[in-house]
Amino acid sequence: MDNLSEKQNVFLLLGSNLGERLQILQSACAMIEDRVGFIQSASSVYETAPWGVLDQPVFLNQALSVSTALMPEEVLRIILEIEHELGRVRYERWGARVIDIDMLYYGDLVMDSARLTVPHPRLHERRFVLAPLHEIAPDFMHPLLSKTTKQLLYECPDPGEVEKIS
Ligand code: A4P
Ligand code: MG
Repeated sequence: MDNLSEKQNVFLLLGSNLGERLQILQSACAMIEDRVGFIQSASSVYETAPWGVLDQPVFLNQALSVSTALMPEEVLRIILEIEHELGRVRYERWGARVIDIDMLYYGDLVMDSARLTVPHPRLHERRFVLAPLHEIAPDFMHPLLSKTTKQLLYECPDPGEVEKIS
């Protein structure tokens, strides 16, 4: 396993719109803390209108800031593994899922490989990402767009409803 001597801050977004959504988010958090690193902050859970494929159940979303000694590819491998263990089946792109874990940022890293793109290429277009992220990292600067979460949220045209539930 690749380990960095210095820890990096990775921001993750959890999403679920099938099954026992809250319980699934809690299980994902426990597995992330166990395998990726210490969860420094977790946003509230938000209920959010579906984005992309509109005809599907509402989502729960939550943003996490995790301190990790792992390389980005390793974090990706583990989040895919956790999705798999929690019973994620891919039906369609942007469609309903038991659990989805996206890597929003890995520190200030900018990378675009066949398997991994960070920052997540669509994060700034999505209120369901920006609202929870704003709660834990309002001043974090997007390394490509050079805007804070606060600015991105303010400028985001996405009309999707988001409601804090816990
Ligand atoms: N991948 C590349 N970069 C990343 C990254 N930064 N984080 C690759 C995570 N994965 C990354 O992802 C496909 C592949 O992308 C992964 O295997 C990985 O190698 P996926 O999660 O299987 O595909 P997907 O989720 O169906 O498509 P996509 O485009 O990733 O969708 P999103 O962006 O995950 O959106 N509406 C609400 N309200 N809330 C939601 O959470 N989620 C989605 C899914 C749609 N609508 C939603 C929500
Ligand atoms: Mg995804």
